[in-house]
Amino acid sequence: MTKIVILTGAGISAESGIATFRASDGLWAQHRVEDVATPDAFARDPALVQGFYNMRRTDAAQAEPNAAHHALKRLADHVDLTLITQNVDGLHAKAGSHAIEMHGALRRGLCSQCGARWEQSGDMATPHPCPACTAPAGRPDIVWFGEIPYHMDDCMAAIQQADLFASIGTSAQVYPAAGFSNLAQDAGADLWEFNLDQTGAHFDHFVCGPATQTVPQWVDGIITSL
Ligand code: BJW
Repeated sequence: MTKIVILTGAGISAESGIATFRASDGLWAQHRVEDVATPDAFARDPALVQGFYNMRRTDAAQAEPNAAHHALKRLADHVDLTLITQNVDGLHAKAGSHAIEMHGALRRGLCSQCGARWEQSGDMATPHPCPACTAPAGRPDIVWFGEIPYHMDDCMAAIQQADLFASIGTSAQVYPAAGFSNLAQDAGADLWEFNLDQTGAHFDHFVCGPATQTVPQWVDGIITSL
């Protein structure tokens, strides 16, 4: 059976109303990365960082998966699919998919003292007490710059076996995810990119357009050809 690996980024959730990072009106246009998405930023101003993620947790909780998220769930029912997402919004999970959430998840808290994780539906406080050890060390379970993304072994193992690798709605600027297409190329995979604009990374096929239109059409084509 064909092994497919798909990497998604913020673009797949844009049509669900979730802001991307690097658009002219994106998150990084309103917040400096160094102020909100690094361990140093959290140590310096935990209230600012918690506020940024509280806002995004609320937005994500109110958002619904779109036709592209649903199409990938449909695809997983028919092929050997490893879905890897850089997104922390949980929309693949809401669509019923099992996705490797390599940059963490807004819906979870993490204790930087004891390593406990918990479901976090509402706002986090400053400081936020860990429900397991009570230390005032709760933080969003998000991979910040300089931290090691989650489940890298699973990602690498899947990519090394991939017959087809598709990148959907990511600007391919943040490593290690930005290097996945090169690894997939080394593995001999057919490379597909779905985006509004070409990123400049090497792909064999570029499908231009909003993910809610391009992804369901591509998925339906694969399923009918089986
Ligand atoms: C649509 C669309 C529609 C819009 N339809 N498309 C120098 C050189 C190389 C590397 C480094 C370096 N200095 C530092 C590094 C490493 C660093 C890094 O890569 N920095 C770069 C900026 C250079 N990386 C790290 O620190 C990572 N850790 C690491 O490397 O550890 C070492 C290690 C790794 C592996 C093994 C062992 C050790 C950690 C990175 C953590 C990233 N964190 C963030 C923020 C936290 C999460 C959060 O708050 O949500 O993750 S950054 C931010 O960018 C977020 C995203 O997941 C990530 C990627 O963004 P994404 O998804 O691509 O969004 P955009 O906005 O950039 O693009 C959207 C795209 O969609 C666009 O192309 C649009 O056109 C498109 N689009 N609408 C289809 N409707």
